[in-house]
Amino acid sequence: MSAPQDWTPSTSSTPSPRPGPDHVVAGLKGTDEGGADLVQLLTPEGERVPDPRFDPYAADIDVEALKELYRDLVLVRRFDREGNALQRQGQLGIWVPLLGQEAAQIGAGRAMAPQDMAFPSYREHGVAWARGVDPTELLGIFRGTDHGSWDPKSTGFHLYTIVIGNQCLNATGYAMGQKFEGKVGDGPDSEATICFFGDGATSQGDVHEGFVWAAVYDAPVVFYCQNNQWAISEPTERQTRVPLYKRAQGYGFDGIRVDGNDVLACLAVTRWALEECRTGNGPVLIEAFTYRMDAHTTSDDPTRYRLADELELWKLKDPIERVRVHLVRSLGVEPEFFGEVQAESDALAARFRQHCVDMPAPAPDRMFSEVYAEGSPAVDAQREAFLAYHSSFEGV
Ligand SMILES: Cc1ncc(C[n+]2csc(CCOP(=O)(O)OP(=O)(O)O)c2C)c(N)n1
Ligand SMILES: [Mg+2]
Repeated sequence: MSAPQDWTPSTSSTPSPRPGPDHVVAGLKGTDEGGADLVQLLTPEGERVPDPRFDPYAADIDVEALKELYRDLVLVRRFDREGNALQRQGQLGIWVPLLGQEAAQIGAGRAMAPQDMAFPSYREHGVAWARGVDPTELLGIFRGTDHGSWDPKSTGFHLYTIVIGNQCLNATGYAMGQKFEGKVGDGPDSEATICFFGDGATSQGDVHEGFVWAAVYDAPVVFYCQNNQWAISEPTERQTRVPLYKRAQGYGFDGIRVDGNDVLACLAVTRWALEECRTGNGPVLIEAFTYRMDAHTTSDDPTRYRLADELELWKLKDPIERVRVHLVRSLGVEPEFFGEVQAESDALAARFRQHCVDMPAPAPDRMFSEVYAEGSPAVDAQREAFLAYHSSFEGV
């Protein structure tokens, strides 16, 4: 693939020529993977490639640390597959698969310091894992029994947001709070926020507003866009003329594109970006260039809008396989280790499944119970009406 021709609007007083069809096509191509700007530390073939700028941020990743990252990737993929199966068997109303995005999420999640705060969308099961949220805690949302049962404060992992892009406002506001409270600086306890959203979300006003506010308040927030190429059936090239990371320039902060299937690169780049934010050089936009290998959700059928070839190409860039190959070929890790991780993943899947099928149905008034801390007459009236309606089915 040839490198995309760049077209940058002129900033001088001389008007730049309007973009012609060639520029538009170049912009669309600019949403392709090509280009020297993609940060990659581990190739799809499992070769470690040097990167003077980002190597220091992965310098501590020795064999043992890489084995831990591999374990994360495998376990996260395993319970994600189990979630899909549980939906197919009628145990969950819906499941949102992360297949293919494990490295983008584990790299970012493991880059965070304990005091940092993450604002996810609805697909960030890997980040949840990295923040110590037990996977069974995700099940209630997809079984329809609760809206998320983990504690956002102690985990540093906010509840899921279904409204596309909305969490960018929450994350920016939270980061502004970190700034106002003097938590940005050189100290070991300085804090940053990271906000997860998709390529499609970048077309939402909330994301734009978040970028503007974060920029003018120097808010310590990393905007982490997982460009998985699709917003349900809408491909990225129909959302933007320029590569998404280049949009940061227009808001006045750094934008960087990383190989989202390379866990080392995602870890290093996110560590760098969080450090920038903690020390007052934020915000930063990261575009993790990856691929949604499964359907948008279990309610979607991607064969209706994309070709199987595309998936086959991305399978060659699998985020887990490249780490396995590197561990075996370059670091001499024995098969025993992979067997142990496999056994651990089977046990996790069994525990996940058992927890799901054992979940009690919530009491009918459950959905009214945590709307307001101190109750509300309107909600009370709704609860009474619903309970009366519900009891009318008794004995039917
Ligand atoms: C405000 C809003 N509009 C539309 C939707 C419906 N919707 C759900 S997911 C989605 C696509 C999001 O794509 P992207 O941001 O790329 O994230 P991905 O699902 O690929 O991770 C849309 C349009 C929504 N949830 N919220
Ligand atoms: Mg997407």
